[in-house]
Amino acid sequence: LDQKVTQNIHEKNNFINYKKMSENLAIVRGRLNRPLTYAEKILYSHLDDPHGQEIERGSSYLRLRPDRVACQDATAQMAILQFMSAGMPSVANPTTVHCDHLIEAQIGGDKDLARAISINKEVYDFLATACAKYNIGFWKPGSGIIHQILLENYAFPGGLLIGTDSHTPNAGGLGMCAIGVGGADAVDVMANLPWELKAPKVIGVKLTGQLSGWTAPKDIILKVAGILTVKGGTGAIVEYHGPGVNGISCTGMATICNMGAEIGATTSLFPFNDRMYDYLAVTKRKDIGDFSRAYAKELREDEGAEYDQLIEINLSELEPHINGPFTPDLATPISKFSEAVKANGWPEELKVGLIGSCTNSSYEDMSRAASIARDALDHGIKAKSLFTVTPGSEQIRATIERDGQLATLEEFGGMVLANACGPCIGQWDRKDVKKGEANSIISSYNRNFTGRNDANPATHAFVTSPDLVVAMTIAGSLHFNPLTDKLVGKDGKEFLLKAPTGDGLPASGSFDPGQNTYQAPPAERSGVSVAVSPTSDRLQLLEPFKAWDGKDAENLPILIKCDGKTTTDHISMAGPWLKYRGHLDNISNNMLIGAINAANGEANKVQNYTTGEWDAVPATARDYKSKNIPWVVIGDWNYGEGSSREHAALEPRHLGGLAIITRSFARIHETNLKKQGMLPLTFANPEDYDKIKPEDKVDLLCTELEVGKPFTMRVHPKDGKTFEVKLAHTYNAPQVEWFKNGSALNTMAKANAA
Ligand code: MIC
Ligand code: SF4
Repeated sequence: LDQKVTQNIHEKNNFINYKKMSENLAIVRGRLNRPLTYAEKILYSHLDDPHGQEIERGSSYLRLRPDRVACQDATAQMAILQFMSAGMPSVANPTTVHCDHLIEAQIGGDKDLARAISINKEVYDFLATACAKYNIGFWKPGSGIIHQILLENYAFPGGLLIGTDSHTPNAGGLGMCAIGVGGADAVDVMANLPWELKAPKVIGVKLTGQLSGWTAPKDIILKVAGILTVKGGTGAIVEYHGPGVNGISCTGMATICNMGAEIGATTSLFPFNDRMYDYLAVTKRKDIGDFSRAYAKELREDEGAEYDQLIEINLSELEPHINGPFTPDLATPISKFSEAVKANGWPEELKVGLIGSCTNSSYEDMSRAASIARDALDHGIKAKSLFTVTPGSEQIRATIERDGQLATLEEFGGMVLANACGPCIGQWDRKDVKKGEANSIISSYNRNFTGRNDANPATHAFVTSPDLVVAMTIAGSLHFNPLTDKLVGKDGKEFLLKAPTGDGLPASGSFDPGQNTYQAPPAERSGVSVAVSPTSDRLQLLEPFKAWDGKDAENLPILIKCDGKTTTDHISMAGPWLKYRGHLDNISNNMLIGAINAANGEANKVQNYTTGEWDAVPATARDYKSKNIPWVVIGDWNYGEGSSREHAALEPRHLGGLAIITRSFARIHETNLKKQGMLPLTFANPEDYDKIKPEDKVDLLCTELEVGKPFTMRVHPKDGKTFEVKLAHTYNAPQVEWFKNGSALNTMAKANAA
């Protein structure tokens, strides 16, 4: 373990430290004296203080030292703006930035990319220069989606990565513990502070049997999502193990880990195995594969390791699944899907099929998709629905161009989009249906919240494997089941599609890197200057938030009582709003505009109690702010589900909110709120949600905020007697300081000044 193996081929001085990791682990083993899960091994081997750290799964806060940080362009802007206010000359830990979210799909790859580069010039210039100045590796637009680039270049078994994107867990496909966080968490690690995480519980998923036919790795996570639901993974790492693991490709494992974000899991992980070795070898990292083999005993669970919950899936019996619409956990096996379409009245015609995204754009995915397309073409037919292909990276695009899959998908009718997020994040200039028109689309993506892809709330979006997307696109109907239903070829004869086949990795043994899209930080960086124009509508330097006034807050209005699902897409929409991710005041104009008001069942219409007028949510909040009236939001279960975007926490803070009070929170969002000085509180008794009326006023006894103690809220109903409800919270002692100082950043500044 004494060898010097670099973490990747881009950075000459960053090494994999298995020696230190094994030493830390030995210390923790001596203390715990029990078999460990793989997730625990990675976390404990990255402890800041392996001797002293309190370790209780589900309760202690672990202080960790991640190996790397990664940011994508839509979240990096805020992260870097915050890092700049910390006043350091360069990042203290290896960091990369990836340009992928800001590219809109309109007419196809090259032209869309060129347009994006010109529209977003100011932001790309800001990111490129900031990366050069602060010693951050910069992946230019066109390079691909962050998670694909991380898997191809940076992920390694046993490592710990944090990334400002909720699908960072994708790197679990290479055995890395990769966790999605908000920008302020990333700033901690960039600034060399330990990073804090509530010690996760560990859910084991034991895989037996073997995938075959139409069943793909994606179906494993679609099934798990159906079992655990969108909040079932909260506070837990999902750890796959068992004999079924070895039959899944490395990129297939990444797909499974990626979509673990949809069940709220902290991350998902696979143990190091030969499939990972193969992938490392073909992506020019055989040395890492060999090094991992030397450390392999610690790159998996110990015998007898205990899980907080155990799920077993027999892959030989697993059916292909389709999940949705509107939520990723509504799982239906293909054999029951046609019935479900009828029973629920989902639009039967399939308008668009979309493959690719960070979830499913590997070489294997594209090869299998192309094999189905080829089968159809051989029978003289093509896609009946519109069909788009998003390669996950420039390397994938160039390789499938070289090896022929791309040509097949185009011949089949596919429009090849830029190597970027595109329609997955609403960067889609969709023209085939009008807004408000009910219709169905199916993708190989991970998320399908209302309005996410095309901003049309009437679009029914389903997620599934790329295989099923292609098959259903041929039929153009949601009723089609490729396992049993025949198609009619050009010759008038019926035929059954062949089950997909395709190489997991290029047969030639190497990828085509395509165009070089990486900018390494220069050796001499002191001369680089980073410009933010004061008149820009896209970038704005941050002002520190005000510290807490030390008092209880009285008579606060409820800006909105949200009814039902309130994801980060409802709180801070993406699509066109991505434009303002570097400008807090401008992006605040989208605050909560997608959330449903319990008072009237409508989105973006709340009553301003000072005027009696019904107005948009952000406008009402601005009016309260101008009158110095802090306000609260009441929310339902799993509030803040989905994205890591910290704008969903910064916006309410910026517009004068004090607390978000819900039945429960999604992990990343809860931390983001704390970091920005907002109070995330939960009803100690979830039924109390029903007792609160949108027009009530509340007092928050902030002076009661103390670790492990509930907090009192006095409710003043419009007509009726005042009553109290108890609120719970998860603050620890250092986090209480964030609230008192106004934010985590203020706390850091205070410590630096001292
Ligand atoms: C997403 O899939 O929702 C995003 C866009 O990648 C987000 C990040 C963002 O909002 O910038 C995520 O998953 O964290
Ligand atoms: Fe991009 Fe979609 Fe992946 Fe998020 S889920 S990183 S938007 S491709």
